[in-house]
Amino acid sequence: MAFELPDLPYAYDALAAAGMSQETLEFHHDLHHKAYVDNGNKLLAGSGHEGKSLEEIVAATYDAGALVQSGLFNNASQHWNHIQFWEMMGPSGRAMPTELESAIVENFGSVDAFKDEFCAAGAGQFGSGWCWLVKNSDGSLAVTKTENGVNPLCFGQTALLGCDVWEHSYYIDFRNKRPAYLTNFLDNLVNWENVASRM
Ligand code: MN3
Repeated sequence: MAFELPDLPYAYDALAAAGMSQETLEFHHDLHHKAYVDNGNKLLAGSGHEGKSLEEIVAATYDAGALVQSGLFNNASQHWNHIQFWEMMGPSGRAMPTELESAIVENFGSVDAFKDEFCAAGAGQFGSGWCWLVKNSDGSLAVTKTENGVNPLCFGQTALLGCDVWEHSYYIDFRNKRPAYLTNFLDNLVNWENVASRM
């Protein structure tokens, strides 16, 4: 089915106090995310994938052996990634639900140890990409990083939390300081109730 740009689940200025400005959200949602939708729709037409869901298109077009992914994969996966990213954030003040905290402590030793690993993955992703908290098929949690638009759907994992580390996500608010953007994302921007709902 054709890709559609969803509205943000909050006002453009809703995250400003938590460290993501209205200007960043206007550029990121209205220009970057929209471009993935528009370009994806051009590539979807005539591809043979028109009848599939977004998740099915991402999984069907990912090529594990390719050095460079197809344009349809890149745009479809980035469309999916950004839908999740908007939903995974919210105005500050949302505590981590107990069940999620317990699972993180069980898998990483402590919440701080998880945060350190997540930030290191995001800071260590060379070039554009994402860092993730994923749930594996055996139920274990892990931190991963992926390049460009590649996401946990490509590996049969459930994405619990993802952070966009493309420069367009942080350069207006944090300039070149990707580690500071990552720390602020975890401490002030994540909607932990949404993350827990993905368990
Ligand atoms: Mn982005």
